[in-house]
Amino acid sequence: MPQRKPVVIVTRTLPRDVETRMMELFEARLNASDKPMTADEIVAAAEGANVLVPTVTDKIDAALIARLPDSIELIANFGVGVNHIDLEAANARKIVVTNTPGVLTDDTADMTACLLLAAPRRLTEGDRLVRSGKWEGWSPTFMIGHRISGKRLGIIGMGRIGQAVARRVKGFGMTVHYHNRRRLHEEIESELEATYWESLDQMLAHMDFISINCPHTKDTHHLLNEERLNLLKPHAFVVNTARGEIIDEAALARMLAENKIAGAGLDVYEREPEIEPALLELDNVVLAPHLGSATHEGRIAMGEKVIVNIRSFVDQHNPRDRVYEV
Ligand code: 8YV
Repeated sequence: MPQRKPVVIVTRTLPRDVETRMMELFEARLNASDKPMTADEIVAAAEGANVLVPTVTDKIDAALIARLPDSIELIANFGVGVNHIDLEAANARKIVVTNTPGVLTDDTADMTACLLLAAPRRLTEGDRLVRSGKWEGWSPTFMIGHRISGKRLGIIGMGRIGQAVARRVKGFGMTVHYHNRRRLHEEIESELEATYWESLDQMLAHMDFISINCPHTKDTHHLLNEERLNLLKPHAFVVNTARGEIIDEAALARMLAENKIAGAGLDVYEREPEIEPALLELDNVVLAPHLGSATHEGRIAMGEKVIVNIRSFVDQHNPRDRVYEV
């Protein structure tokens, strides 16, 4: 890393306070248009730069990493999920990768809670009806949904966000079940009153609600494929605030259309911003535009984490949020 201010390429427009601080500390090359950059544009901008700050909308794959100049020593991702970055390719070129864990846990868990409520209580369907001017008033049998209290929630992925979801839904009166690569420490499990299922398939077959809170990796790609979705009870709801690629979106749409699953709440999609067209036709799915961490507080905290990661790397410390593998 050079003695002068490091040159930092930021691929999207970040909150103003974050950009201001970056301009003070670094030779920051910002993207005022906020238009996602193509691979060619990233490679061209990276010429003579030291750090790349991408987001989930950038595909930092092996081909792009191979084209980065040797001056790039750090990819400081703005976001916790790093499935859009080829870690192996970065590692092979000795490029360090960091992310922003912790600061978006509560916001993402809140969004999960929003969807866990909105889908069974038909909130967005009701909103559409009111706006259409076709609402004819209250009736005892009108737009009946499902209660969440007393129901079983199965959380797939019990890391920071999964645990924050568990704490919230205890307040809603749900019982918490989970499947995770590793079983939680006994103390945390009992604090969360969470039941561990070693077998994902068995958990799926016994739940009323499923929340996906694991990272997208080779192992979790289409984890909820058609076969597994078929294990769900017909009254079950699925919520996903993690990554779209974890569910087979086309299979999910088919099963929702055939009422083989009661409903879904989605914040993430397989090919964002494209959405499986069949999903758009359905009333039993709530569709949010990847808003998990979209709070003023969250996005500023993410920016601050990026800055701290860059600073510690430049100061030749091992950045705290260094990602080795997912
Ligand atoms: C971020 C997210 O907004 O951090 C993540 O992994 O999914 C989002 O909440 C996005 O990734 C920013 O790059």
